[in-house]
Amino acid sequence: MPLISRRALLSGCVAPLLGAAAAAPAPGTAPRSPPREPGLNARALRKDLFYGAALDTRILRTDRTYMAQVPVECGFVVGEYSFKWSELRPEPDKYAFDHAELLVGYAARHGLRVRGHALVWYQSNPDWLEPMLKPDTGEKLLATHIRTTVGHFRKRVVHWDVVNEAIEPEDGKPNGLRDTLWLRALGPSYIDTAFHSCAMADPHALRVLNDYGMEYALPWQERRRGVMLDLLASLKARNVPIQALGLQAHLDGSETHLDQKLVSKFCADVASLGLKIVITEMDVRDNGLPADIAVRDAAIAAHARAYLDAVLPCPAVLGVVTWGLSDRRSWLDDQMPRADKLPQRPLPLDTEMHRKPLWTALAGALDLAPVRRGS
Ligand code: 9MR
Repeated sequence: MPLISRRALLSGCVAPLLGAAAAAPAPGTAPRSPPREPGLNARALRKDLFYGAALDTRILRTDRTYMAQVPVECGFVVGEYSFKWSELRPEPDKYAFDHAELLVGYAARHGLRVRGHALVWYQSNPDWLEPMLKPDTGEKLLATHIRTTVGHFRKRVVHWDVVNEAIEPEDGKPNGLRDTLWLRALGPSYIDTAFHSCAMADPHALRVLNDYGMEYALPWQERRRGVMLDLLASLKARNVPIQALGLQAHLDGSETHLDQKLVSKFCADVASLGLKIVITEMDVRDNGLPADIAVRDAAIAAHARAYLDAVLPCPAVLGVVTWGLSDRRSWLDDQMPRADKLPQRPLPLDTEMHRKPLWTALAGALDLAPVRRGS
């Protein structure tokens, strides 16, 4: 009989090692389904981390099979769309919280925590917003939106992506800030206003600055890392109440410039500013990988594992969120489709809601992550 490791015993994967005979029920007893391996959040919790996924309210309303798996795997949910201005603010003097409430209500019923995404972004804004953003009134409009929204969900939404995608060195603006409606109307202090307003409305919710394109050893990403570290340092120096950096981690399974040392150095640099890190929107696109599903899934899983193994040892990292739970729906099929039109496989569960090699990569990385309790 092969030796069975303590890890295999703890994770419930003994049956395959023992073979079919050992798994068969004793004569006269009812067959039992094999014990299911713990979900991703259960594994994350052992390390004082969390795992969660973004959800679209359409899924929440219509897809029972999908929703049945959410509490199995997740400890957090985030609205993929429901907290954006275009959803919350149909008119200047109106707040429409119904879609966001659906998500928050669902989370409360299932004991899940909620991340709010995002209080300030340059996309998904109502048409009326930009014309109303004047230097004299714009700041009040922004502060009121944040105080009202965060106040409404106080204690029920425990993380906020306060400002989303604030940098774009290619835009040529001072300090590498992105050229957005907010920057044009209010100047760089819109970031300060947003964080202060959020802290005032709910001092206990985690305040995050969220952005993409900081994972790879590519020149344009090197510039983004530099600009981001400078921005974080200047926010801290001005006592802006930012608490964490959100790394979106939209990964590319065919990208060959993943340098683990560089990734962990960047995390350490962020942590040295006294900030936490959340992996906020992870997925792995496969539009540069071959069509064969086994080949694709293996490459996606290996890529994710390499990234997570570089990130999770950093004590500042609080948890991992993927941008969806199942391949049934991903923004990538709309915005970055494969040339052969095959659906992408960027998320931990397949379209049948079965765990994929990417799930195993996440589980393995969480199992190996150091415990951070007390850090
Ligand atoms: O996945 C989201 C998609 O459903 C929305 O149509 C889109 C515009 O609101 O936003 C997508 O989510 C983005 C997130 O808010 C910010 N980072 C990039 C995400 C993918 O585009």
